[in-house]
Amino acid sequence: MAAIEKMSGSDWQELDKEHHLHPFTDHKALHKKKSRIITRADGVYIYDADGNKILDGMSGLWCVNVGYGRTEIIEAAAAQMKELPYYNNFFQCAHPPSIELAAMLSELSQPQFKHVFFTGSGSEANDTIVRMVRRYWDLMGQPDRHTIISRKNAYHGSTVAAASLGGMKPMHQQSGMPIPGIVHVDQPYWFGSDRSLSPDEFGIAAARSIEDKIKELGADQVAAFIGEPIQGAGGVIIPPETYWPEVQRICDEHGILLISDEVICGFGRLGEWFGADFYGTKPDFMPFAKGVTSGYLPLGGVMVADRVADVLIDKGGEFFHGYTYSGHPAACAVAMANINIIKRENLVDRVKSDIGPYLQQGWAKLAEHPLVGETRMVGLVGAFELVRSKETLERFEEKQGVGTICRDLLVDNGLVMRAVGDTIVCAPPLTLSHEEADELLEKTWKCLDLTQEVTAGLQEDP
Ligand code: PXG
Repeated sequence: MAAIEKMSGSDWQELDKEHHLHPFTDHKALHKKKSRIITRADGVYIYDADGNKILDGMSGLWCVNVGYGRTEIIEAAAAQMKELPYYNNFFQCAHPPSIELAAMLSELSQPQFKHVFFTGSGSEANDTIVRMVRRYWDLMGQPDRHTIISRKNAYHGSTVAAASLGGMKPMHQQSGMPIPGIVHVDQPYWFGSDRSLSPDEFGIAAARSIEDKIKELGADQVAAFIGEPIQGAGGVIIPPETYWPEVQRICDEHGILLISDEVICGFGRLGEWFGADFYGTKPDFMPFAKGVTSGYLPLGGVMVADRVADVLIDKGGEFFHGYTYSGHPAACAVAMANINIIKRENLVDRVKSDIGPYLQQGWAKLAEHPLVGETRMVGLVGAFELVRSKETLERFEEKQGVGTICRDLLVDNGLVMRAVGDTIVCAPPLTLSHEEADELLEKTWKCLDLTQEVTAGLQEDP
């Protein structure tokens, strides 16, 4: 191995290939192409080992809400590490950063949320919820209420319980999931439906599939419903406006706990502090991660509503659950510095009334491109659908991998976005300037043209 400071991009690629198993990766395919080595970042840009400057249209992995290179966050981590780099919150202990952050999060969220349980990630947050929900119903004297309803194509994490909550078929097929007591109903994906209903009718119908499932199982068996306000990893599925009010009605009517998974939508992404605020729901749990620290250190957690917290506290005794890094002091200090930036720079309002509408307007114009069947964006999270025919909205064949072709062209032209099948998704940092938004849109249009050239070739040569 060369000395670290002398390592070239290809040296890193070789070492990576030798030793590193990546998340969600086909390693044989990766080794043919080699990995892209990212060495530094600043603002909304990342830089690779070959010196390429790339606009990060994905905020890392939907998390770097305040952008890269924030000295204030880095200094907060260093100061906390000097003072108290680690201590736990078990055994009747706590420390100022975990307490202060819990109080801060309670103030930012809806009034029913006075308590926070910290975790290291969004997956751990959702595992925690599975256990808390079931514990709650046990304590309420309804131990049969253990089934959690989720949605197909949802993403709630990669640990066994979180992946079971998720509705990703390929994940379930690999490891004997879902675990018992988790069922899935249809997602509110209007573009992916046969489009025989109007979006509003479709939103109601998708919500009613939850009610149908409750009736099928019996409400006395159903503990909770979990959903991302907007499904992120599933392809930025923005539900019709009718969907969430109807879901709330259904949960209320059947006494079912509502879990709003805020791991992507939280911390300003939709132009409100939380997705539940945007859609007007009143959840009982909010798992969060990602944007709480803008990814500078790992941290997740669960906001727990009084309805549940009061029962756990008053009747529950010890809850046998917790992680070594629940409320890690440096991660909590980073979260507070991050939240202070979001507040001071009015980033939530900026997404609502400045950069959000600005990018949305330009994004909507992408619909004029011959390859684009639909565009959608709320706050700073959006998607467009690649189609073979604009008239019939017919899609390409899956094996043609047109989404991946487009994604690769985007990256080669200096813009990271993600492909979910033939849906291209985008979630840039909330600090994106108007000029950077213009760059994002120009590069996207250019790469749509390039993708069209490639797909024309594909069609000639079946
Ligand atoms: N809930 C939601 C809504 C998420 O998006 C998690 C939970 C799990 O969080 P952790 O911190 O355990 O990863 C997520 C994570 C992708 C992608 O490809 C998305 C996520 C993670 C990895 C990849 O879009 N979201």
